[in-house]
Amino acid sequence: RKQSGATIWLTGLSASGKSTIACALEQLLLKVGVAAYRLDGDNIRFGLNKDLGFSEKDRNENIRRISEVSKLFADSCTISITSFISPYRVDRDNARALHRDGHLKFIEVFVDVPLDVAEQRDPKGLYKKAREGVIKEFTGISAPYEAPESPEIHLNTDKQSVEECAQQIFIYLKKASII
Ligand code: GGZ
Repeated sequence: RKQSGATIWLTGLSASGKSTIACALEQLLLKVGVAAYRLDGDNIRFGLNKDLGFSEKDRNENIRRISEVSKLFADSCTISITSFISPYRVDRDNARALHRDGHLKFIEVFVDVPLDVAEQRDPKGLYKKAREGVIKEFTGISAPYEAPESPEIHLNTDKQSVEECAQQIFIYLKKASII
């Protein structure tokens, strides 16, 4: 099966649903025989980037390295799905530029959710800890999140189900002849 690679770049707050959507999308792709691979905190922040924390500088470096790695996967004709908060517009724009330089497709997906909804979900109790000041520089509470201005895809996870979100990306990839 001939396939071109691409990076699907999910960005959004903690508890917005990035990782869950990435998993669902990966399943949809694998089911139809498209090579897909997910990059997320579990395989990056505990490995390649275990020397990095959550200061602005460390997040910049986190995203820079992930951009380079994702580009390599895309270059190997894989659909690379990244799920990181990636709160700074400049970092996401750099990731996009890097892909453009390599003539590789880059699809930015805004996994949008109102902060109060993410905070109510709080699956790991991190928002609570951030409010209490136990966790410093927490995105949305004590560190910024710069929403994308013109993402290729805009999802609203307070209104759409995980399956709907994954399907929306899948259909985009089909229409753009990426898969
Ligand atoms: C934001 C934090 C923080 C701080 C730990 N701010 O919901 P999670 O737990 O599983 O996902 C979050 C993850 C964010 O890592 P990223 O690599 O995606 O961030 S960035 O793109 O900004 O570099 C959260 C947890 O790590 N976490 N401390 N201070 N999220």
